[in-house]
Amino acid sequence: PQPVYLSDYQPPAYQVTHTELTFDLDPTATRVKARLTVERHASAEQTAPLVLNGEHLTLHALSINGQALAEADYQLTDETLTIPNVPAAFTLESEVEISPSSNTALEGLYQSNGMYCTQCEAEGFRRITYYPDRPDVMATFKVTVIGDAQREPVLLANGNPVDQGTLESGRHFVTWEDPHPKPCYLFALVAGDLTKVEDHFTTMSGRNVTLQLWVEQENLDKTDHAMASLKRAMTWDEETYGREYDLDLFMIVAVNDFNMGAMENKGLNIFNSAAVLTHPNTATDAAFQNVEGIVAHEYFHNWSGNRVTCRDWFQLSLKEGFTVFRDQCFSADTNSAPVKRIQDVSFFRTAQFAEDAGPTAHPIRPDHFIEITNFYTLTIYEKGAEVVRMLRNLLGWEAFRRGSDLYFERFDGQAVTIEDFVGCMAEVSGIDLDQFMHWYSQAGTPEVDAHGEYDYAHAEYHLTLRQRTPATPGQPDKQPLHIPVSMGLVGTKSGQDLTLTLEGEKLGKDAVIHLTDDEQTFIFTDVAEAPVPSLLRDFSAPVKLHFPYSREDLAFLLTHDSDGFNRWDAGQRLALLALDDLIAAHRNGVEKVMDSRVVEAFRTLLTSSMDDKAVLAEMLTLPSEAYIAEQQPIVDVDAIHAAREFVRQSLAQALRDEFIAVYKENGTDEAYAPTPEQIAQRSLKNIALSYLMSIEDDESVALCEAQFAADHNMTDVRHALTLLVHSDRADLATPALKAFGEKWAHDPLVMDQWFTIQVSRPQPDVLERVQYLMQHPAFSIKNPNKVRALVGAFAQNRVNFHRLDGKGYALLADVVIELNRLNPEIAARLITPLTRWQRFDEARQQLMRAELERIKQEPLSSNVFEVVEKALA
Ligand code: DPP
Ligand code: ZN
Repeated sequence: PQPVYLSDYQPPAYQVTHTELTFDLDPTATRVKARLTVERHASAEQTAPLVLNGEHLTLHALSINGQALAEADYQLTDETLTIPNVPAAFTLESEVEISPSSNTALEGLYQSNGMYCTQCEAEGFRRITYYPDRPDVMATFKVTVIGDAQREPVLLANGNPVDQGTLESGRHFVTWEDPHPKPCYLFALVAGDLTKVEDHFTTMSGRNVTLQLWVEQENLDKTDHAMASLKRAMTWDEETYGREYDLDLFMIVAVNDFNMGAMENKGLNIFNSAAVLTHPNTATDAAFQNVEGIVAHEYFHNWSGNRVTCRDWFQLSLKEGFTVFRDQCFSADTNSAPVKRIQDVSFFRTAQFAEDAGPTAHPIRPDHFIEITNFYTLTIYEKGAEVVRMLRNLLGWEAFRRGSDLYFERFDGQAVTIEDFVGCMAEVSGIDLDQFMHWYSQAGTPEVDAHGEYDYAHAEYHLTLRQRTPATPGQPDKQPLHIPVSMGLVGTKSGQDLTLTLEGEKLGKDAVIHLTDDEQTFIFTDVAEAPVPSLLRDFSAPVKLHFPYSREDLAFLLTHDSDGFNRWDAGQRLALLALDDLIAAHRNGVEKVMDSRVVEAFRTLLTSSMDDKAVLAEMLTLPSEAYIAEQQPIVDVDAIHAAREFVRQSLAQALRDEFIAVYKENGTDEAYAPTPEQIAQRSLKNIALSYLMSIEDDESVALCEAQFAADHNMTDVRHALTLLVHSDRADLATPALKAFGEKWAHDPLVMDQWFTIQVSRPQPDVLERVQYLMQHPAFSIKNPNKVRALVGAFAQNRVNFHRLDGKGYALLADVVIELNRLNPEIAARLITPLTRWQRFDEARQQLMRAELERIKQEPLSSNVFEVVEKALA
C-alpha cells in the first residue's frame, strides 16, 4: 500500500451536484442504483477522465445520459472505475450489487443484529456505489430505500421523508430528501425492526424540530438520558455559538456493532449502543456522562463538520478538534467544570502523550497517511481540541466567538482547511497566528523546563522557561512553538496569589505569559514575599512542564493554589515523587517506607470540608499505573504496580477511620439520578471504599458486600463487584460474578462490563481467564464492543499483559491476526499497546517485537500494515 500526501492535493476534476440512490435491500444481494448529476470543474482539463472510487462492488449496469456504456468504454480495478471520455455535464447511472451480511469490516452498508446500517466516514461510501468518495465533493441527496415490510418496517435515510408506499411481494419503500449539500461520508441508511421515542425541540427562531431515538424494542427504557442530553446540547449550541438546527427532523439510531463511538450523518446520527443507551441499573455514572458528551459531540458536528466540512482527510482535526473542544465545554457547563478538566487532562497526559512519544506519532494535521481510519486518534481529536482551547484563550471568548461566527458564515456549505479556520481567528482578533500554526504541523509533546529564583534584595522573581520538542518519526528538527503559560505566584507567607508586574505592566494575579523562543526569562517586580510559582494553570498548553518543586512546595500548592486544576496537579506531583522513591526501593529490594507528607496531605483532604466533592474524589485518586509509567525512563510494570499498591495500602491503614467516615457520610438511598451532586457523592464514597478494600479487613469487606447486595444502581454495583473480584476473596467474588453474569446475560452492554471487570484483575490468572471468556457465548470477535471489553481491556492490565513469558503479547497478536481479516480498522487499533515496545526492558522489547514480526508475516490489510510498519521502523 502506498501513502497519500497532503502536498499532492488537487481539487476534484468533476463535481457531483445531485445524487439519487435506490437501495433494494437483501442480506446477500442488495442492489444499489445511483443517478449522479456530474459537472466538470471549470479549472479541469477537457480531457480529464472521470475517476470514481468503488470497492467490493459488482457492477451490473453503467450509462451516461441514458446511453449504456460498453466494457471498452471504461476501466475497472479493485478500487476504481475510470471513464476516459465524458462530457462537461452529464448524468451518470450505475447499478451495483453488494452483500451487507458478509461485511464484517463494518464500513459501508452492513448488518447488525439483522438490521441494516451504514458507516461511511471516512471512506466507506465506496463500498456502496461508484462515487468520488472525498469530502470536497458535496451533493444534495435523494434516497429511496426498499425493504421487506415485515423484517424492515422502518426505513431511514438522511433529511426528510418525502414519499412512501407498498410494493409487490410484501415489500415497501420510503424516499428521503436531504436539501443540504453534503459529502458522501455523511450519507446514512438504516432499515430494520426498530421502535422510537419521540420528542420535540423549538429552535431559537421558533421552528419545531421532531427528535427521534430509534432502538430495538428491549431498549426502549434506556433512552431518556440521551434524549435529555440532546435537548440540552441543542439549547447550549444556540446560546453559546448561536447555532441553530436546520432540518425538521433529527434522528439517532442505536446499533450494537459499530467501530467507533458514533457518527454525525446529516439528520440521522448512528450510534454505538454503548454511546447512547443508559439506565440506572445498567449504566454507570461514567457511562451516563459519556453518553451526554457523545450525543452533544455528534449534534455539534451539524455545524462544525456538516455545514462546514473538511476539504480532505488531512484536515480531519478541523472538525474533530473543534467539536471535541465544543463538547468538552458543554460538559463542563453541565457538570463540574474543574472535574471535567481534570479528567480530560488526566486522560490526555496519559494516552495522548504516549501516542506523541511513540512510533505512530503524527501532527494534528498529518502530511501523509496510508489508511485514514488509523488517524482517528487522540492527537487529531484531543490534542486538536487543546489547540482550539489555546486559540480561545489567546483571543478571549468574545473574539473567539466572532471568529467562529465568521468561519460558519464565510464557509457555510463548503469543504475547507485548517488555515481557513485559524485565518478567521486571526482576522477578527488582529493577532498574528503564524507561529501558532506550528502546533498543527509538528508532532511530539513539547517539554518546558522552568526554573525560578527569588531575589530578596530587589523583590524580584526571575522565571526562566526553556522549550524543546523531541524528534518524532520523520521530523528530526522542531521549531519553537507559541506556548501560552497561564500562571500565578503564590506568596509563601500570605498563602495568596501575588499581583504580577512584568516589565512595569501590572497583569493582575493570574496572567498568561507567552513562551515563543527557545528560552526566555520573565522578570516579575514588586514581589513582596518569596513565592511558589503555579505554572500552566488549567493546563493552558499541551506540554510537559518540569519545575524542581520540593515536596514542601507541592504540599503548599495543594492547599493554597487558587487554581483548582493546579491544586489537583500538585497532589499528583507529590504522589509521583513518593512513588518514585518506592519504585526505586522495590527495584533495589530495599524496604518500602511511606512518605508521611503524602499521608498528611491526604489527611487534610479527608478532614477539611471541601465543598466540591467531585474534585475531592479526584484529588484522592492516585496517578494511574499508566501515567506513572509515562514518567519512567524504562517502564518497570511490576515495580510500578507494587509501589502504587503500597501507597494505597499505607494510606488506607493510616487513614482507615477517615475513609470509613467519608464512606458513611456519602451513602444515599435517594433514587438514582445522574446529577452532578449525586455523581460527586458516589465518586467520593467509592474511592473511599477502594482504599478500604486494599487492606481487605472484615469491616471493609462487609461494606463492599453490602453495597453489592443492595443493588441500588450500576455505579455502586459495578464498583463493589470490581473490588471483590480484584481482591483475594475468591469465596465472595466467585458467587457475586456468577450472579451478576446470570442476571445480565441478556444485556450485551452489561456483559461488556462483566468481561472487563474480570480481565482487569491484578492477580496472575488473568490470561487464562481471557482465553476462557473468549469462548463464552456472550463473546463475539465480530463485535467491536466485545473485543474492546475483553481483549482491549486485558491489554490495559499492565501486570498481566506484560507477563514475562510473553503470553499476553502472543494472545493480543493472535486476535489481531484474526481481526485483520474480519475488521481491519479494529485490528489496527488493537495493536497500539505492542507499538510501545521501546518503553520496556530488553526482554519485553524482544518479545513484543517478535509478535509484531509475526503479525507482519501475514497477508495484511493496509490498516494493520501501516501500524506494524511504523512500529518496527
Ligand atoms: N466523526 C465521528 C466522530 O468523531 C467519528 N466517526 O464524531
Ligand atoms: Zn467527531
